Amino acid sequence: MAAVNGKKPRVLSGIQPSGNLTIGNYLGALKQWVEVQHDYDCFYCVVDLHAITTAQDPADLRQKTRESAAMYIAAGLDPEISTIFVQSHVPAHSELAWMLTCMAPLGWLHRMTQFKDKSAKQTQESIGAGLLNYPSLMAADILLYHADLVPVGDDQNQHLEFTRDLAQRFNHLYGETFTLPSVMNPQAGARVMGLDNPTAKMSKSEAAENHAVFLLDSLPAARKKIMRAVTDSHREIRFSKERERAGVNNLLTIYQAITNESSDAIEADFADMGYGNLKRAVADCVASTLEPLQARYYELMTEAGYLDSVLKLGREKAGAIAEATLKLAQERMGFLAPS
Ligand code: ATP
Ligand code: LTN
Repeated sequence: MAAVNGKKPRVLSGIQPSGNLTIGNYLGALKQWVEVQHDYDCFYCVVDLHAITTAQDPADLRQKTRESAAMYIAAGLDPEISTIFVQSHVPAHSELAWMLTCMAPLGWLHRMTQFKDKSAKQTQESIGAGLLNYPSLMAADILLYHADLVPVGDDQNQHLEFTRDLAQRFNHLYGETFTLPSVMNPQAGARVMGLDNPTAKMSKSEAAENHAVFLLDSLPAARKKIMRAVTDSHREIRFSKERERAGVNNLLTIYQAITNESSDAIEADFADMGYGNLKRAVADCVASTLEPLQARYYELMTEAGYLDSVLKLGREKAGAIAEATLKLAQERMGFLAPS
């Protein structure tokens, strides 16, 4: 997407501080965020209001929110270029989310795969209404900034469709107000699968020991998890959509997302090798991604004042834009302006 009238198109995305970030979050989201930051006007938030759609311990949530922001910077976001902020610091997110919740058809919300998956893990009595309304809050995040592009893993594509549909509905009912955003998925790594179960998406809130490589795993621990990854009883190393070959496909995908090599070149490189060689190669490239990231992360966490100043500036920049959009939407919906 090219700049229009010298203005860069806008990007917005977020990650929930609901646990420790994984290589799935990195390859599906963060890595793209870093790559596009010079070409777009980027806003990246730590979506704490989304995290509370499942139960969170208060002290933990506060800590994870700081850690996530530090991880954004450690992964390569430059706070002088990208606006980094905490979702709950900008109240307009909650306010627009309520307005959109009132317009979101229940049928659309019930069709969301993420809601179906997450609600299936809980009893009807313990599921908060926020889990169902989650996509309206995500729509508010995006629409407040008139974002043109939203870089996410492909599990979020359905929420993006929902956002577009809801924006269209609002524009139709109340007049042209919101920009319709497009989704941006990485070419490789849009869906990293669990190492212990390559038919399920790798997720930061999955408890199983060998499921995910976390960005802060020690390098030996990360290696060990990759060496133990579930594969199959074939010997051939090639990309495949077959369910039985999902484990090898996942390792190749991780390798490709990090090295940016073509599928043909990768298959040729591994043509005469065994699964052990493939795992070692994946472990090497994951370790060389994690090492510098961890060094920057631990350095940042010792500079408490710096992180606070980044989040304060982010809140001011994001807040000004979000407030203006909220005001416009309130006017369009018919709220009496305070005198
Ligand atoms: P949770 O387990 O708490 O639901 P999650 O690990 O699925 O969290 P989110 O915070 O929901 O992570 O996602 C943040 C971003 O990371 C989104 O853009 C999402 O698409 C991306 N992402 C998450 N997991 C993966 C994955 N396994 N592969 C690729 N992208 C992913
Ligand atoms: N729903 C997303 C997180 C998220 C998000 C956003 C992503 C919340 N608000 C706005 C992009 C844009 C998820 O990954 N679960």
